[in-house]
Amino acid sequence: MSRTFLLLVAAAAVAQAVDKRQAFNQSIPPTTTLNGSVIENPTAFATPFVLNVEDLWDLLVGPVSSASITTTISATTVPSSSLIPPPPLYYSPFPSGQQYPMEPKNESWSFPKDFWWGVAGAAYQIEGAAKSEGRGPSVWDVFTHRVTDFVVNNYTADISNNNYYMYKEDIARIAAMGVKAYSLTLSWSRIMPFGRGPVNQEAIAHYNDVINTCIEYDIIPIVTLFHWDLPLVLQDTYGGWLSEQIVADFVAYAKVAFAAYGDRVTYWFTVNEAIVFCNEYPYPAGYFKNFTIPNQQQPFHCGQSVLLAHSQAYRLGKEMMPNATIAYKNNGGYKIPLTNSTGDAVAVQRAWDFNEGWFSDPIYLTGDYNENVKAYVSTFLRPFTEGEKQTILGSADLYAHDAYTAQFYFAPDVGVAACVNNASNSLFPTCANTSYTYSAQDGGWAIGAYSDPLASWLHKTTDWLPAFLHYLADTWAGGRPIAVSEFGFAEPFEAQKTVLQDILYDPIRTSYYHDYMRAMLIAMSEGVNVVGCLAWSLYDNFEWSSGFAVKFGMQYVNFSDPALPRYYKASFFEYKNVFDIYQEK
Ligand code: GBH
Repeated sequence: MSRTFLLLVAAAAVAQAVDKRQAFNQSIPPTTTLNGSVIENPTAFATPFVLNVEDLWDLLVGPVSSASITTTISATTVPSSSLIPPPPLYYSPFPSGQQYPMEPKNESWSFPKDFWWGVAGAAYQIEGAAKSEGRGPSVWDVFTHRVTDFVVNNYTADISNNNYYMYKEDIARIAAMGVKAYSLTLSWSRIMPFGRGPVNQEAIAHYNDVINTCIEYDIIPIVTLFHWDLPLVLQDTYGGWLSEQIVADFVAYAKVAFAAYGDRVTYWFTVNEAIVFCNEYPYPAGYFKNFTIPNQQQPFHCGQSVLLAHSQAYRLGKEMMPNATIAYKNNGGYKIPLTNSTGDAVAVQRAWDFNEGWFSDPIYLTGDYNENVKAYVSTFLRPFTEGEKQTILGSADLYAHDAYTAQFYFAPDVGVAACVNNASNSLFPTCANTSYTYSAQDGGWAIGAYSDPLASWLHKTTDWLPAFLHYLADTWAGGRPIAVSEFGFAEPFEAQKTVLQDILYDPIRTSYYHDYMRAMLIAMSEGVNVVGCLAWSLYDNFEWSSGFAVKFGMQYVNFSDPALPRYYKASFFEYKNVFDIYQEK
C-alpha cells in the first residue's frame, strides 16, 4: 500500500541523495542558461517528479535490513521458571564488626493502589521493521544509514527489538511481572509517511492492536506522540522543528492519534525531552536541506515550535478527550551548587533556566520564557502573542519529568557575567559549568556510582531524589500531580559480558532501582504527590548515538539470535518487589 502515497518533493530536498542525484541532474535543463538567459539560483528550481514512499527510501536512505520474523507473532506463555527472583543482593551480617541490619518494612511508606508503575520504550529504539507496512523514513534513518559514525559501530535500528512484530510477547512478559503501565511512543512517519497528508491505515491498525493488547493484559497504555523520530520529509521540506510550519503538521498528526486511540488511551505525552532533540540542531551538514539560521540559535527556534505545537495539541486533546491526562515530558538532572559561592548559585539558576525552565516556565508558570532565556532569544526570536501565551500557560495536567540523575554546577572560570557577554565562550548562553565530583573541600568523590562510560552523563544519585522531587513540586507542578516519566541506569560495561547469567545479574542497576524507589517513598511520605513512575527501559534497545553498545534494559535481548529472545534481569525483580511490599492492595 505504501506505493499509493504520492508526494511532490522539492529537488533541493533530495540534495543528499548522492547516488541517485546524477540521474536527477541529467533531466534538469542546462544549469546556467535557459533560453539564453542566466539562471540566478538554479538550486531553487523544483522538479515536478512524483515520489512515493519507496522512492524516498531509495533516494534518501538506501537499503535497510529486515528481521527474520516479519509477521505479528502471538505471545508465548512466560514459564514460571523465568519468574523466580534472583538471590538478594544484600548479604547477611558478619558475626562481628560492621553489620548490615535487615531492612524492616517502614509502615509510614506506601504507594497508593492506583499508583501506576511501569516500563517505557520508544518507537525508533525498539520497533525495527523500518520499512514495513508503509512507514516513511525519519531523520534517524538518515542519521543511522547516511551519516558515517553518527552512531557507535554504525549500528542501525532497522531490526532492533522487532517490537513491531513481537509486541504481544513484550506485553505478555511485562504483564507477567505485574507491571501496571506501559509507556510507548507512536512513530509519526508510520502514521503519516510524509509527516503530513495521507494517513497510513496499516499503522493506525498496528497501534490499535498494541493498545488493545495492553488493555487485554490489564496494563495502562501511556502514549507519547513524538520521541525524536521526525518524519524526514518535514526536515527536508522546511527544516523540521526549525520552522513554525511544523506546528500545524504536529497538531494534525496529534488529531489523528487522539481520534484513533482517545477512546482507550487516557494518558498522553505530547513531546519527549525537547531539551535533548532541540539541542541536536544543527543537524549534520550535507545530509539535509540547508538552512541559514545561525547554529547557536537553532535549538531555540526548535524550542519555540515545540511550545506552540505542544500547547495547541494539548488544547485540541482536551477538547476531544475531556477526561484525558495530557502533559509535556521534560527532562534533566537535579542541579546542586558545587560550593556555596554566589557565582555557583547563579550558575545553578541559569542551568535550570536554560534547561528545564526553557519549557516548564512557559508551560507551568507564565506562558513565556524566563528572564535569562528571554534576554538571549529576544534578539532573534519573535515574541509570543498574548493568545499564544494563554494557550501555552497551563497546557499540562501533570508534571512529567525524566529524572535519572543529578550534577553539580559552578560558575565559568571567567565568571558568569563575562560569559554572558561573550557569545564565543563555549558555555554560552547557559554559562554554567558542570561536574560529577564533589568539590575538593568536600572530599572530591564522585557524586555516586558511575554507569557506563557511554552514558557519561549518568551516575547513581538516588540520595538526591527526595530533594529533586520537592524542587519539581515547589517550582513548577503548582499542585498538579508529578510523574517520573523515565528513570533508569546503564550497568557499567554490560555490553562486554558474554555469559547469559552474568548479564542477567546487574547489581548496580539493581541497587539504583532499590534506592530510587526508597527515595521516592521518602519524598511521598513527606507530601510530594507522585502518581506514577516509568522505568527506562523494558529491555535493552537502540540507545541513539550509542547504538547497542550501552544497555538500559531491565530485560536482556540476545540481538545475535534471529529469534531475539528476551530474559528478565535481576533489576526487574528488584523494581517489582518494592510494589509487592509497599503498594496498597
Ligand atoms: C532518555 O533521555 C531518552 O528519553 C531515552 O530515549 C533514552 O534511551 C534514555 O534517556 C537513556 O539514555 O551525552 O552529555 O550529550 C534521558 C536524558 C539527556 C540523557 C541527554 C542523555 C545526553 C548527554 N538524556 N543526554 S551528553
